[in-house]
Amino acid sequence: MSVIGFDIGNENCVIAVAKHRGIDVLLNDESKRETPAVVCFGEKQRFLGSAGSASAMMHPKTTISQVKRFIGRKFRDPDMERDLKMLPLETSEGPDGGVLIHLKYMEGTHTFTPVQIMSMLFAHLKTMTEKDLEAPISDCVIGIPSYFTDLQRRAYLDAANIAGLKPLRLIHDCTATALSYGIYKTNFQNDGSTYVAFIDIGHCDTQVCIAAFEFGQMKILSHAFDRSLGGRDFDEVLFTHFTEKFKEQYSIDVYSNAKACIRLRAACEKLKKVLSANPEAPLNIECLMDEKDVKGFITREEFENLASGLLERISEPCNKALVEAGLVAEKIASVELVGSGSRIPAVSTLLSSLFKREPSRKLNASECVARGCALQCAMLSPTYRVREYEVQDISPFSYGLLSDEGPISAGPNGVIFPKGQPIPSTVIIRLQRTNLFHLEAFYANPQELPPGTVPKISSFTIGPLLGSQGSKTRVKVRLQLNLHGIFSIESARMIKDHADDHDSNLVAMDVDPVPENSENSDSTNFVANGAEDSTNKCDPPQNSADHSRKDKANRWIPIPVNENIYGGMTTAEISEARDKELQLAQQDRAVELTKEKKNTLESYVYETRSKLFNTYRSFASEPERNDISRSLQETEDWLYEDGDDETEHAYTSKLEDLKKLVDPIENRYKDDEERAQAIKDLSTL
Ligand code: ATP
Ligand code: K
Ligand code: MG
Repeated sequence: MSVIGFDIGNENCVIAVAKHRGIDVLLNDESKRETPAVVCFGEKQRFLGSAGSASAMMHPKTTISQVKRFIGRKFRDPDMERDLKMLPLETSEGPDGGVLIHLKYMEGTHTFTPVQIMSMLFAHLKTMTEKDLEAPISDCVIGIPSYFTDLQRRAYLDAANIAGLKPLRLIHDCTATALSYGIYKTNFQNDGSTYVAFIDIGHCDTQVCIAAFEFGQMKILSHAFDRSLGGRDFDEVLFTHFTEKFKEQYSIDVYSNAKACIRLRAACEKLKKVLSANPEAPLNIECLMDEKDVKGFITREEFENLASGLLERISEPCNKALVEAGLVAEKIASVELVGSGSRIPAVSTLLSSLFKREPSRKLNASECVARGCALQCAMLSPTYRVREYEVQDISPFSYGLLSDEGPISAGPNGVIFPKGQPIPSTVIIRLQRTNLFHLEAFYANPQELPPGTVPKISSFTIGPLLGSQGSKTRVKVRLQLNLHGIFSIESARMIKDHADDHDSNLVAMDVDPVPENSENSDSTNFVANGAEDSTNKCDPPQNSADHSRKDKANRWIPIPVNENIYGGMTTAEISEARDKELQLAQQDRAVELTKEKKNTLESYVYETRSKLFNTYRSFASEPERNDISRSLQETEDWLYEDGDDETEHAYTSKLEDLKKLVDPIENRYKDDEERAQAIKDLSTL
């Protein structure tokens, strides 16, 4: 079984695989270690990854980039509206409030959800990996931003599932980075923890986390983020600057022309990169629009002034992460800067003054997330042995639960899992209910969430409680914050003989239960206090409390739980999306195969022609040569005209026709070769 880590960026994807006792990063078709996160619908097939970005300019309205931005988001979210304005796509609001993407492809118009587009990207990365490993894959670990909501995490799982992948874990990007930093290090101080800050500036976002390292273990102390601050925003500063300049200088309104916008944005991104290594840089675009060539120029200093607002914003998540970790900057032993967006020199300058130390770049800035994911995958994989290393991550949000009889709380602030809760965690709540009842999961503290997030998460219908006959029955519900950082109900059970269950002594014995299903017992919390005195009761979740005791599980019988995720996909929708993906992939393969057959025919024509007047010359009569020559010419002409865009069958049958003429000559030639070889062999005896 293979061990694979995926870093899916807004701009670049990286695949890391455990190989030769180490982690390797795979190369794509262009021998690059990063693959553009682009899905492009061409005339007859999709172009994915690097092929997608190569075809983007030809198909601006059917090329989707930054799909990670839309996944699990509301169309009406103001941030989303701003993002969508930058892309030349046709979009609308879906029935669940999400984003729908409309595009023309082949003969029809198609509508895709961001999950579907994401699954195309996943499928592409999967195919790339399978080609490299020469084996089918499914288990993997995928990096996600720490600010991803429950819905976004589920959307990633759905997309992976549609693509035929099985994520063993969705892991926070910075946690993966911290893992790839910590696992090989052995020189941590013996007394106490070493604190390290990880700052990842990508194309669209900034993530910060602070981790505590000790020998053989790593704990995340805090996560902070700015979801809308990344390399892209620096490009946009340049873009705005030059659109204004060009309006004055050339009287052109770049905004009015989709293609010009794409070209200027791409040029600005290049310019930004040049400025990372040079004090000044020119910008030249031929025929940007209205048949006008444009020229511009900017110094690094001017750029830094234009971007000063963005640079300042980087300190916010950094300060927040420090405060939440309960640390001052002086306590941080190292500041590790990753993500290619952080290559702007002014970013290092700013962080140096904030942390009072020069940030270090010990990690491979573009590969550390994928490498960390592969390491985590190896650790979770039963077939792989990795050194003992404990990774403890925490939840970035607080979760609450509402029942039809009021809020249920585990902690002082009315929450079930507070922000900072270890991932994974489990808690058992005890209720008294009749027949059917409902629970609602929600984010308990909207301030922790990225702007525009709806606090409602999911609703659960639990029951029926068979045999309850209108009287209250004791129920235990096991809630979990799973390894992906998703809130869910693991199971619900009711007491079997509720009629005999009025003796409070019996109750007291029962509230110290063992797990009905103890497979995750290492990170499970068990209710461990006295008799029930209230209807809604549960205990503060703790990580790693193991109170194993012999089960009396036979007294507790499972009851059905129906989960409804707000904005999530149903099983039927997932399987429909899978069918659609298979159909699109088949279409792509058919087109690729046809292209291959066409290429084969084309090369056959050229090769045969050259052989005809060289190696085959003395094996064909003149009429034969003339006849074949004519056929070759006809085929070549056909290939450039009527046969330019034909079916696979048309190419193969043309090839067969030619072979019928050429094969006899080729056979004569081969016979002669063999004879010559035999004579040679004889003479050496
Ligand atoms: P995200 O993490 O937001 O999902 P990502 O992981 O794809 O995105 P990265 O590959 O880490 O993002 O970084 C891409 C960004 O880095 C782009 O904005 C790109 O322009 C920028 N970038 C790359 N090289 C340089 C450079 N030399 N100087 C400045 N910026 C650079
Ligand atoms: K990346
Ligand atoms: Mg990234």
